[in-house]
Amino acid sequence: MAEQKPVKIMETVLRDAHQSLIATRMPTEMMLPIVEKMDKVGYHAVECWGGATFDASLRFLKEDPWDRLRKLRDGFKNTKLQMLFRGQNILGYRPYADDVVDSFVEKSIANGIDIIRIFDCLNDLRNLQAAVNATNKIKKQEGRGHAQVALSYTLGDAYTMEYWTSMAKKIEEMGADSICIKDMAGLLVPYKASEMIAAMKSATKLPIQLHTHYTSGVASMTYLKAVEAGVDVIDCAISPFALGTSQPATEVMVETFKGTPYDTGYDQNLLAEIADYFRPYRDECLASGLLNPKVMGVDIKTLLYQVPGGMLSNMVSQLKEQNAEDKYYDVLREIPEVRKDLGEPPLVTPSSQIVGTQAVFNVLMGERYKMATKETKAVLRGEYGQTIKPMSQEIIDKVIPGEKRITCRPADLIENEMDKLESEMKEWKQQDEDVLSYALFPQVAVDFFKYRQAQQEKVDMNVADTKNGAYPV
Ligand SMILES: [Mn+2]
Repeated sequence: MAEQKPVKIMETVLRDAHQSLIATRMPTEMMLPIVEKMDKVGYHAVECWGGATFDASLRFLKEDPWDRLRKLRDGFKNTKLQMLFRGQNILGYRPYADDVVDSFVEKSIANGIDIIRIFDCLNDLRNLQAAVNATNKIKKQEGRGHAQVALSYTLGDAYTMEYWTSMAKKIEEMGADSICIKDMAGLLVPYKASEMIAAMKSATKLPIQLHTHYTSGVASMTYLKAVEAGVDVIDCAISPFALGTSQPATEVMVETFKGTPYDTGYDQNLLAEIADYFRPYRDECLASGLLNPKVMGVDIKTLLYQVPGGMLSNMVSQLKEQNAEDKYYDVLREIPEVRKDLGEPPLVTPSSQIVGTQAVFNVLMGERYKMATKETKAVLRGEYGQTIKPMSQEIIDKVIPGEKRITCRPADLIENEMDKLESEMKEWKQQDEDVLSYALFPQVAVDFFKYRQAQQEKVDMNVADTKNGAYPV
């Protein structure tokens, strides 16, 4: 009999699936009733937290993301909880000092996270070391915490198989517990996945997890080939929130491997009950327009232009605002050019926004880099880290003439900032975690703190109403 090697699944419905399909708008109250069932499946982990879930909780749902995490932790007694972490940018859009990274890792684990998936938008491993070290430190102290380093998958001359395997070795050396190949745009095609997983498996002993999106239509085939090549974990979403710009469906992958050495052993009846729970919510999202049927199809442009779906929709809305929707294809052609100028980085938050916005500027201004964004300048100065290829000297000379560029790890130049952040937001602080919410999204967090205070004061004045859950706003 063939050796049994059950593939493991990370369920994404509480993070990436709703981020990709409904702009991260699933509220905590939608999640909690199904947690008990999800906890019985035996998932490798449930992904439930990240930059967008944190931001959308505060900004749109008026929820404390820390509170959501604690509630999920209470419910998931047996299942590991996973989060996505943007390296030195934490869950935000700029590099932070190491003391903020340390504190965020510590509080994430203390409030319930088990596995931290850490990535950098330039794949500059120096930007991941502080978060890996912080996780390992807590693991030593508390016996909980797992540092997974994610490589942002992208295409380009520089991204050879030697590049990926040498990165895998370096990740092992830096003390990570596992590796993820993070394919945010669905660019990894099935036979390439075979080749890549086999190569990485021979380069490292660390477990390898594969993350992709269904956008280009190949994702479940990619998983099939990756599993045959030895990948340890695949990221899937329960069917009502699968496919399109989200992940392959959990039940489909479970069925695919049934009776093979890769059999997950998960109970399809239990998965069906979980799907039944989410299906009416999906219908509701379709009816309200929150879920646009457009994102459910196959978008082959993704493969042609190698642009993640989220980036395309941002670009469309930027062009609409400027009444310049006719420039869509000009901007699409400009994106790879800007990417080249900036050293051919992967396109993932925040590099995707930086490249996309600069491409829109370049086209609308009628002259390339006539105007450069603050972020483009920062990338050119080296403030986000090192890119795999050199940046264009011509563009450097045009955009930041005579300015000093840095080559060290960017955070080495950022002084500790926790004390300063805390003093800025002192009047709102009700828990230590509030300082971190403020650090990441200063304006949005303060708006939320004001809302929270108003709620608390009014609720106090109307104690009777709380019985019916009628909180006046
Ligand atoms: Mn993703």
